[in-house]
Amino acid sequence: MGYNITADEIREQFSQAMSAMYQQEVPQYGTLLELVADVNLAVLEHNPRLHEQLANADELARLNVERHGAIRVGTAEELSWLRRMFAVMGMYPVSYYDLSQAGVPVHSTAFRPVDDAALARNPFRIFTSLLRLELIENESLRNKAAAILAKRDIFTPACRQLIELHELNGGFTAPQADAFVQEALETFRWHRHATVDEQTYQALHNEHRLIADVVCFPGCHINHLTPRTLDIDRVQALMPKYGIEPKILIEGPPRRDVPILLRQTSFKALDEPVLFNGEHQGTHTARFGEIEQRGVALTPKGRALYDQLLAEAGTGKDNLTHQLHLQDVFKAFPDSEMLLRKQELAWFRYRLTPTGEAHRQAICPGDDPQPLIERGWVVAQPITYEDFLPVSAAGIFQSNLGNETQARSHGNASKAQFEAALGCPVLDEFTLYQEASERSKRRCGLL
Ligand code: OOG
Ligand code: NI
Repeated sequence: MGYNITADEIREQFSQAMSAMYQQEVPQYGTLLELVADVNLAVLEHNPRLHEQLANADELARLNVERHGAIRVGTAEELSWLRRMFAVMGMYPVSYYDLSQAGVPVHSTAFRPVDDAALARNPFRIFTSLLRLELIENESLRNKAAAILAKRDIFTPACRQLIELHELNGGFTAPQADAFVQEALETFRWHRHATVDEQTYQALHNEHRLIADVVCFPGCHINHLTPRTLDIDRVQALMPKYGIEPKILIEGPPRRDVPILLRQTSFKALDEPVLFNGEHQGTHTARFGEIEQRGVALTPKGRALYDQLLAEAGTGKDNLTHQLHLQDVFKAFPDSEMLLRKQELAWFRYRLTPTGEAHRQAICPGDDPQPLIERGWVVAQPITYEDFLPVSAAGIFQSNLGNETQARSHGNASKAQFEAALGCPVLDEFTLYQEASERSKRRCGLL
């Protein structure tokens, strides 16, 4: 049997199927995709240098594919099955995010590809949150939620069988891969029919809107998808013209010459009709669209500086003032590739130029790349940040939760508990970037 379909192919097929499904379910998301594609095209037309840089870094081909989606699950068992499902697509849990700090009763990871080739092919990732029932103070409500969750099965039987088959054989045939993508999609589909009566929905909703979203439906519906934009400020400004209401603030760092980490904004979640007991009409507000603009990944030192400046800047009431204020505070963050490298604030990937290749024998392990870059032997490309930012994620969550900010168990991070539910440790993002940088140095003979 030819188990010849790669994880990259399955992930690509899955992300395309998910995008098609979501555009059907949330038509405004299709409009957002058009807006982002228009803006990306205009940016490339006006900026031939950026166009060339992206082409050289193999970024053009993957520009218009979705970058991430997000889901929320209710139990450890659901989470560990998702880990197995995503492994089939070459997606592994990276980083632990504690959202309880921001008043959101979940903790999270992101399932994503980790090696260079897989990321270049299709970087699709899923931000996955696990509800923390233990943070519901009302005991009878907590028990009720647990009982409702215990009864549901968010996977089709065929989906479970295919996952087990893949684990057994280490691969899929083409028809198996097709079937798997169709079955996996069912887990993330929106269901208009709530699994509870309206009273239960309201009780859970009153505790926290997110709890109702996780507990009251038969699956873990995809709650947003996110394309990548080359100019987030422009898309944010144009959204109203396209009939889309953006959240107030763009999250993350300010606009810079060398973009760092991740900037994000979203449109407000829609009120969607739901049925309680198969007939009674209500609405549920959970699903939205988001855009992201990614920059270079930061070293632990760079990240510490980012966290410090972000805390110093605080939040604002309107985006324009906030962005100007952020730009002011972030003057303390060097804004050239050379300074970011010299001060070891960001990660870079090194490549030999043809001239460098010709002088390979003159390059020694441990050499400083900077003079070689100046001599034209080596080029350094920023390594794109592939992960998420907890403060930004909290901002995205909250803009869709009616901006409620009730703090819930400050600093109640429980990575160990999350990993126990997941069934394995999460990977460390800094180690992954460091390894990517070192691999590239080794290829150049610099290490
Ligand atoms: C996830 C919010 C976080 C991001 O891009 O930071 C997120 C959620 O609302 O479930 O997707
Ligand atoms: Ni997101």
